Amino acid sequence: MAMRLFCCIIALILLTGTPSAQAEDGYDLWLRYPRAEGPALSGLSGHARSIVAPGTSPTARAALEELTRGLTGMTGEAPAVASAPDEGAILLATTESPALARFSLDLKPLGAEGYAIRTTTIDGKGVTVIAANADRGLLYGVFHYLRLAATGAPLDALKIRESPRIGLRLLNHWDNLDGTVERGYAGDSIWDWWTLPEWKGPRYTDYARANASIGINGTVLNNVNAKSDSLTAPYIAKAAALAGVFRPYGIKVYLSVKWTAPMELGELKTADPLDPQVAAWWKAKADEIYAAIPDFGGFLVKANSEGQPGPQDYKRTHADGANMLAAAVQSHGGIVMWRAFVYAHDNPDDRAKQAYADFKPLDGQFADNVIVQVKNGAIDFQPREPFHPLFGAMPKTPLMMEFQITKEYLGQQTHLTYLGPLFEEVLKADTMAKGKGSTVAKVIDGSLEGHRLTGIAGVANIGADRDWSGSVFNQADWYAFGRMAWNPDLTAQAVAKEWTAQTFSPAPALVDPVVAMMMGSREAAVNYMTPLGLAHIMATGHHYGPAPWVSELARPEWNPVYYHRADASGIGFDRTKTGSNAVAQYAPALARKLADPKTTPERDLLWFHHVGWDERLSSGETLWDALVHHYDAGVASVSEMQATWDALRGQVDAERFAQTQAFLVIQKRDATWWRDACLAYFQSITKRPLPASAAPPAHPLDWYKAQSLSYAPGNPK
Ligand code: BDP
Repeated sequence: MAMRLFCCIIALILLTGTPSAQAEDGYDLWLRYPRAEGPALSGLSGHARSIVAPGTSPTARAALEELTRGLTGMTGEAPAVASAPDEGAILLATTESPALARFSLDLKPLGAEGYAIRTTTIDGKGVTVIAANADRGLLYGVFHYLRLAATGAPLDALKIRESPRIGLRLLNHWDNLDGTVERGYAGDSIWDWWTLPEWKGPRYTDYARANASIGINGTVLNNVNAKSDSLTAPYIAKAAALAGVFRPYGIKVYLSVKWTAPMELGELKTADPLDPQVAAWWKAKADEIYAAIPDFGGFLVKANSEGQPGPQDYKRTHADGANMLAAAVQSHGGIVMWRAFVYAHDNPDDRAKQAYADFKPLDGQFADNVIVQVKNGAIDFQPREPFHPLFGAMPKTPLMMEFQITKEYLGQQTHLTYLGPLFEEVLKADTMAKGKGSTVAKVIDGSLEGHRLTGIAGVANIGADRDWSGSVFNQADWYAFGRMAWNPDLTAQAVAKEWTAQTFSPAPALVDPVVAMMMGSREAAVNYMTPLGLAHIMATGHHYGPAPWVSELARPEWNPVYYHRADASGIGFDRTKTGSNAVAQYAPALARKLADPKTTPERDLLWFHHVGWDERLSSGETLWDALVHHYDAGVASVSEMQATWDALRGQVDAERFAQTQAFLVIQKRDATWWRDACLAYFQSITKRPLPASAAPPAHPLDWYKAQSLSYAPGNPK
């Protein structure tokens, strides 16, 4: 009875309350549940008339609440909540429910997060069963059902079995305690540390709903450049408050830790991982955290990287450090995610080689509850990088993928550069570690080497902006990350379709052009920023806009000239035997391919080779001409995106239409700026004329060099 009343109230709020007044400012993300039309509406009226949901846990209630919310929005009517299934009922049941006994669903292999959805009959009545081993699975099953309904999929013959391929599907927030977000382009942090733990605003629940809807099951609350304060009692209480909000949605909290916390907070003289006092300090700290957050996930660590302290300061290895922390959380079931993003200021070797050099020798030395978190490429979240050579090189160590959802190097909040194709390209890349087909996806889902601890992390693009991600299209990157973390075999295109249908409308006249625009957008950015394997030629600090000429910064690898190596003879970083020999870090069969420019994929050519300006590429053009054409193609793609979007006027609500249109104007301006600045600079080196078809840059090189941006967002102070 109480439950029925509760659902009626929810439905009433949904039908009459404020959300519709603000429906299209992006706040509702892909969970808008607008009124369905045509066959989608009749499907719902036939198959989703009532709900039977015997579960009483907070997660079961969240599942029922979401289903009620979704169906109410899409049908315009609150579904009845019944105690026994009638014709057109949806039954939510776990294996504990006697109602499931009559079906042979074989749920066991689906694990704690999996679910099955089936249309079937009970006593002659047509029903839909959403079944799972645990309430978390039910919640995921509900979101799947709502996704089907919202994308207009038929609901009359469902036979679905799902379980996640990767265990830890985490967001990494680079959120600081002062409310700023490192590399955040969507406003301040959504964590209001100041008013926590007392005030737990409704946005925290919506955050959890959005994440649960795409299968994300953990969140690291604070920046990898961590402050020790996060581990003090007041901040543990704040984290515990957030954990309480997220728990019903299957989301655990984790914290980034600063290596020297025992010295800063515990007044110890050292942070040496082999010092028993240090180990004892961490053990006591872990116990304190688990007393407040019994299902705390564990620690994320950035150590000996970009000036952060770490075990190497005490002549210990990353494994020594990770294992000491792992011992502190082990009895509580916690884990340690140890980042492999390391490069040292005093190491003259190719930056792209340094993580491998540090970590490969440690393979097999990490404790069972340690997972090493590796960025997708060996430098740093570039528009395109070959996959990180550590994938496939540490068979005895579980490796976790780190993607960057926030687009530090891909146009930040204004450029429409859908990251699905980047994720897909990396996940499908073949490491060849155990012969053909040893994809990165198989490394991180544990299947290649039989690891049970598996994970994938995405650096969040979420902030306090009303639309969460700084632009409506940036929401697609959050969505794609979650969906592809659940199933790394999903294609970027399929995910873009789902997202577009839910975010705008399932009408093919809208979905087809929008998806086509999204699918080409990442390649467009590669073309107008860093084509043919170029990398890291962005402006210093904020990384927005071009600055390939920068050469005077203190550390060599801070300078774009370090990465592109353009000179009178050619351009590109020789990573073969005659250069840094980074290719040797890949499996031999792949290394052989990459050692020869002829067998290196052209998209990665200048990443691995220094190529003469007049060398011919597969198109028959010289390298210089091809480079110019790539830059031109990038700018042209943005013009096409503008035309596609303009043609959708009237099919998208005014607010989101106008913002996207304005952002595409910015993107076009920036793409042109990138193209002109890079060509002006590279031409000053190659001294070759532009091909006849190419327009000269709008300004002389010095004009581009003189541009500087103050107050760019997301830039750490
Ligand atoms: C780089 C960012 C920097 C991060 C660092 C990291 O520029 O702000 O702290 O990565 O991942 O991409 O630790």
